[in-house]
Amino acid sequence: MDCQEKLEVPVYTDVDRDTFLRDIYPLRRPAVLKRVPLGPCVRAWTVSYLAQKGGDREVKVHVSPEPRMDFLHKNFVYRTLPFDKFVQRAAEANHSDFFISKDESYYLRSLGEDARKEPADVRKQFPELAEDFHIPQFFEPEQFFSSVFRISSPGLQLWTHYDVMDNLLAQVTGRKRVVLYSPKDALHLYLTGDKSEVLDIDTPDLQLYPEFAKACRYECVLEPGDLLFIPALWFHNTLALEFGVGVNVFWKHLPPDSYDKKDPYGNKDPVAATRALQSLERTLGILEELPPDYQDFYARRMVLRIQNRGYTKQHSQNVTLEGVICVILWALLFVVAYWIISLIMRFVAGVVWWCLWWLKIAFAIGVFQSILSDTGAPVETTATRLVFLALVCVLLGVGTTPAKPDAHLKDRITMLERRLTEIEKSKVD
Ligand SMILES: O=C(O)CCC(=O)C(=O)O
Repeated sequence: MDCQEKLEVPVYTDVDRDTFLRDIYPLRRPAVLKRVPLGPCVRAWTVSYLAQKGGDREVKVHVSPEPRMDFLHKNFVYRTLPFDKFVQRAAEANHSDFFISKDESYYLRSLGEDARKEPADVRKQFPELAEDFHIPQFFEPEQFFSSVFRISSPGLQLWTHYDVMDNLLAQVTGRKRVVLYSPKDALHLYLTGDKSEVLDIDTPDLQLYPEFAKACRYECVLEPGDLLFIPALWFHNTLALEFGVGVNVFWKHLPPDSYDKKDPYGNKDPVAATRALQSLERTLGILEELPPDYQDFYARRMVLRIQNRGYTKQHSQNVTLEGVICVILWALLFVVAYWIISLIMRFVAGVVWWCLWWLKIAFAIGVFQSILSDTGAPVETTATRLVFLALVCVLLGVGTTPAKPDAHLKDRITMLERRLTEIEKSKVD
């Protein structure tokens, strides 16, 4: 089934640690958090302030001639610039100093001291700026993994990818559109490792990527000062609507041993997942020993096995508190509607019953009058007519009281109750 609709990411305001941990975090769904105090950075981080306070330490940045970075065809290069120069270039539309073209786009994903070994931490690499940014305390300090600067030129779009850790993306300045896809849509995203091959997510080539139409698109626009909670494994694609500075904080929500120790970026699959993927590769190698039609057949059997054993059962996912409340409300509505409709029906049936009763009386009186007013008729004929009328009246039940339509029903219920009492008595005896 195609997922045509664009789904809004839910927005929460004035969220504190307790609310986050109780109401938002357990849902394992993205959420925009507004008015969480991030510190003076939201007002202070202008281009000149960033340049002056960030200084001239060297940073490695992505430089691309097009604003949509393409990891497949590598339409970008890595270049090194002093931080202050980089910020100035990223904020301007046209450059007098450039690497590829006057209107090239810039993107910084800050790195650790030793980029291959150490995760980024803005407190270590940019201590003067980090003072202005307060990391929301939504996890235990020992769970902290990294804090990363994300600074982009206007229009810069970062490809769809997932990370293996929970993530709070703080959009400190500038507006940013973020599109997200659930991990359950992984089959529709044409993955190469942790990235989706579908780069143009707004007008995708559905001839080339027909499955992409089935992926449900969640979307939000982050304003300066907003936080976005991106649960681990949720795919995300960012588009800077303006020059902007973000800081994202990753933390380990699985037991520490689950993560790859040599992963400074927080995007290497957990150790058990890597082992499982490696053994799948070995299994696929073994399958190749079979003739093609057998390979195909056993590959399908293996898919079935994986689906049955590995997928989370759908029904247990779907039972949410909101769902239960919704079902109860519908059930109450149904009971009330049933009660109102049956009252109306009873009233209508009563009116019809009374009308019929009066009709029968009027009919009998009318016929009786016309028999008596026929003075020319012989006495025997009049007598026969009256007897006939009497018979018809008996058959129509004229003369009995206008019993209510449900009186009969009441009699039956009383009779049933009496029978039940008798049965119970006989059981006791
Ligand atoms: O904000 C961005 O540009 C990218 C953010 C991102 O990829 C992340 O927080 O993991």
